[in-house]
Amino acid sequence: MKVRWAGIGLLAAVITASPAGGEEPRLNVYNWSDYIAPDTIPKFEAETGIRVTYDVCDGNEVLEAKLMSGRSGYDVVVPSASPFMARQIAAGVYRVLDKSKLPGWRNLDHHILEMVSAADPDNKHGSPYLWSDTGIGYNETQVHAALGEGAPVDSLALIFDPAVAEKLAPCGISLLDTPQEVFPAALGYLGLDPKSRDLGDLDKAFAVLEKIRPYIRKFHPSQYINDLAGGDLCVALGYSGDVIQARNRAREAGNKVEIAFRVPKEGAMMSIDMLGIPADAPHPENALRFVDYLLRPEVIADVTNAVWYPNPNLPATALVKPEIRNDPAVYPPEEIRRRLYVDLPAPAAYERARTRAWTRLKSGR
Ligand code: SPD
Repeated sequence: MKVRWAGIGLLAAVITASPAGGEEPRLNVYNWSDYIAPDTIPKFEAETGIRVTYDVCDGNEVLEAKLMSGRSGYDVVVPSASPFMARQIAAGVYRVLDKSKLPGWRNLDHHILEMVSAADPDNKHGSPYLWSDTGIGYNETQVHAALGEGAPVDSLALIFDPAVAEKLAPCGISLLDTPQEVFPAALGYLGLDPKSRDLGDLDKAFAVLEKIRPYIRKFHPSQYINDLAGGDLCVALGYSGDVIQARNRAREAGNKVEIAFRVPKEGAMMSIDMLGIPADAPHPENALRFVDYLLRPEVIADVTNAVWYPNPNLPATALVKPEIRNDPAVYPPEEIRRRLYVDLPAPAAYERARTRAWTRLKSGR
């Protein structure tokens, strides 16, 4: 999907602003859907005179395929730090960020920078943008109607226990469309290390998934936002901010659908999404201007205020609306953070086995 933003102030800005580095005033951005404020791009265009082509995708795998084949045409992309950006860096996909052009870098939380340095040593290639955890989104009324008041809403049993999944199937369960999220969650449900690279553990996770496969209505990276909000789905394994957006959409619609998000007691994957500039970006100077723009506290706070994903910009925190800053589903408190784990790059043989298992699972063969 392509979205072309044409801010009202753009024409005036084109006349008054000079493009950086003699580049044509263009910028091609590839981001996840529902992952920016409605006015972020128009305001950037109005201020800089740079015209932005903004495409959206919903998966690290899709982005990776574009990047690895070269000549993606993008100037700024948004991979998750680990394992995706880590292996893309190893493949030489990104430019080193010129920090002298990123004065806003000083705003970044050192704790987050340290975390992503495991994927991007010395923080050379990526600027952390927003982060999330992967948990359970559910429709309170429907789940309690199907399972009673004792429903295990804070447990991955809500999805991976076949007896539970069977009862929820009529109101609808959806899974993220990626083995990189679903297998670790199934391993966690089994009490195994979600980062296990043991092929025997992979088989055990597959056995769990195979049993619940008949009860899964959809594998999709983002459709669950509207489906949950509309009452068309009762449980989703999804990203924190997306589930909260579903909750908000339902409230705005006034349709009496109440959506909640839980970080499962068995643990949840934490992902930090990064801004990276591909090595063959056609407009790398404009890309740096955009990255620095997103490092401004007021700009990234507006993004968080729109999409309900936490950002790693320390001075921005005070500018985030209190109801978001204080929402434990958005900024999890310490006792919940202790349950979060970060995925790591896997050996190629394990990746191949997991991809094969995933294909088998989805096709039901
Ligand atoms: N709608 C935006 C979703 C972005 C979620 N981040 C991706 C994390 C992948 N592990």
